[in-house]
Amino acid sequence: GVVRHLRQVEADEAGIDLAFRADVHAGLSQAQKAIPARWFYDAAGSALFEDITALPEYYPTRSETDLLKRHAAAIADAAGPGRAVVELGSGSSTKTPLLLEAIDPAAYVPVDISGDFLRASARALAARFPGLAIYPVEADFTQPVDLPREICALPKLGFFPGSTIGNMVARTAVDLLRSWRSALGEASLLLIGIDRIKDVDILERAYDDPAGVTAAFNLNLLERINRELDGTIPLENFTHRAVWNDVHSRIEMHLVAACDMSFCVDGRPYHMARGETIHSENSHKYGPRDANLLLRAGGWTPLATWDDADPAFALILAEA
Ligand code: AVI
Repeated sequence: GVVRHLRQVEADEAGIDLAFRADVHAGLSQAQKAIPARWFYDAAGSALFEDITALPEYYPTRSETDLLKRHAAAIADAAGPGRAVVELGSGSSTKTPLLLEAIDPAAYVPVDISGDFLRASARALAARFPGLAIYPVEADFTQPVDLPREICALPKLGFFPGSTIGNMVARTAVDLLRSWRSALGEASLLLIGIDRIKDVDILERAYDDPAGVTAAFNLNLLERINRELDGTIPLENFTHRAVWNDVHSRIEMHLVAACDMSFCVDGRPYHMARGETIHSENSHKYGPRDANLLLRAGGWTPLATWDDADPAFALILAEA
């Protein structure tokens, strides 16, 4: 059952608000306007992301789930029973039961910034795995996190699905891998989802679906600014763009100004010219050698890769 809920969110509502405000003003003042993708995930944005994962064009969730199902036994063989599974950015935890069923862990520690999502999914998992000790930790997994002392002595398996690592530039991804290497300790393993480089059409369709769900997800960032930061951004003047950047090996999402316009955020004026964009997300894709190099740079040694999904996606098991 759910044992104890640890809360390690430094910033209260007011603190989050300050950080959002600071990122938006700094981002809108740059020559290439840009706002960090983490601000997508308010309640509306998190719900829209769940909708994205169900789209036929958005293959990563489907491919990764297939891999977990198909290779559960091999993953269990490699990990062995009795580990504490620590999931980074557990969100709604839909893939977790597949892993927990396969490897028979001693404890499960979901780490997520969204307390509501965390509580609901911990309760659902407790009902499904009544004998399992669950220690939810409400924290930002990109910052150093103190793990519950009850799991100190257990060998750990970090679980970082969804190719969320792809939303960071390499330097940040390496820092994150290193800090989790030291938090999880010697003898730990990491099971990480990495999206592969593939046909540009498949990639761009996955991030610009015909139903417009990804466009709504992108535009919700502007709605959030209007809602929370007293913004006057005319949403109808923006369109969604998802484009493959081959030099950086990533899909970029932008919000494109359809005409010249002026608006205010917090009473501060901004101007955008037609065609100018706000860069709102990077989603890096990795070939097999790139992914292994990224992991090694982050202090992890790749042990096994399962990547026979179509469209291609990889689950990599690495050791500390
Ligand atoms: C959460 N993250 C891994 C998603 C991705 O594919 O980069 C976010 C997303 N953005 C648009 N669609 C999905």
